[in-house]
Amino acid sequence: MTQHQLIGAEVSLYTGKLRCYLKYKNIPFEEVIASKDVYRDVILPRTGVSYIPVFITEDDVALQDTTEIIDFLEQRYLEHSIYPDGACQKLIALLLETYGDEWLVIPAMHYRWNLEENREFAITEFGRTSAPQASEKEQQAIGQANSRPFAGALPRLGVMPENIPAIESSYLALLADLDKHFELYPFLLGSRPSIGDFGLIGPLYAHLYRDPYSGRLMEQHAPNVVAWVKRMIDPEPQSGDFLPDDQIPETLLPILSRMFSEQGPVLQDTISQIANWAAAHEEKSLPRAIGESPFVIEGIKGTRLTFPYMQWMWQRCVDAYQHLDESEKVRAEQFLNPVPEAIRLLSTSIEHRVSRVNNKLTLL
Ligand SMILES: N[C@@H](CCC(=O)N[C@@H](CS)C(=O)NCC(=O)O)C(=O)O
Repeated sequence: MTQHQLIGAEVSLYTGKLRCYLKYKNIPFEEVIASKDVYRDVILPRTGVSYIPVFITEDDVALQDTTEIIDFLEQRYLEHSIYPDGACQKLIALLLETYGDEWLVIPAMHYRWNLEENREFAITEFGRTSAPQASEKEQQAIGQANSRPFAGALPRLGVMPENIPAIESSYLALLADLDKHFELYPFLLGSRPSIGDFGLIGPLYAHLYRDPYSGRLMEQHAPNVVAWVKRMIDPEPQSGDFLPDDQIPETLLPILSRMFSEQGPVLQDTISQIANWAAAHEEKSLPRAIGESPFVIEGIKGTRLTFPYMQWMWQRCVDAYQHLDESEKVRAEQFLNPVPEAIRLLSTSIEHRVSRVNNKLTLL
């Protein structure tokens, strides 16, 4: 093989995250559609799981998980790292990656599958992706069948009829906060995208910008977010810098505050559920979900499955926080002072760490 391959789909949240990264870093790649045949012949046998995107390196290493792929490539392509040198900026970027990857899936999936116009668009797209050669009619039937598990995942993610108005109002408030930020800065931490930008672009591109109803909503409410999405999907490769002196824009505070009020309790609960699980099971490998976690969005209670993977993402944040030296810690804590829950959670040690082995989560 001579070229890297990105196996994924235009409709896929995490494929968008990786595609934007590859383009920014100017890493040449060929995009391969994750059709049914590609799942059978490549994705499943090479990764042991059925997630996209999958990245096959030019020397034929098959990788899954955008965070691991990005970290792998960051070791090979050192120019214009997307991890800031500034320790406080790096911490904030990792927090926002965790928010984009693991929490904003809620509005993304709600708008895609509960809004008729988006749903029809997504079904057609699912059909085209799975069977590019089939007739339109066949693609429609395939799209219907293949999208069922995704649409059916809404309650497991915490999207219920009772909290839909809360999810929508929280999302619109988030858009307003992001819009204020992107009016002032091209990316989260200056004129270079960080891992935080790549975390956010996942949900904010494929679902919340590209799906037609959602795209109009974003255009109406947040033109500066639209401009950022366009910078992310069509970047000027390897350009820009992070703000000097490890500065963090104050405009990120309301976004972090929303993250911790909604996702914070679930992070906390995930950590304690994993500890309980470890105490009760000999088996080291973890299932995809291990229980249920309550959460609150805009004052409305919801419940979702507890995904141990979220702790794996969170461990990266805790590690970044624990590696801060004394003066960096003081600065991080000063900045995060209006979000005390962030400091509290970052200082809480994780009883049972998890790791990824052969694309599956395992207790350490
Ligand atoms: N954390 C993984 C998530 C990958 C993922 O969930 N991908 C979705 C498509 S965007 C998928 O394949 N879902 C299949 C499933 O949930 O079973 C990553 O960053 O790559």
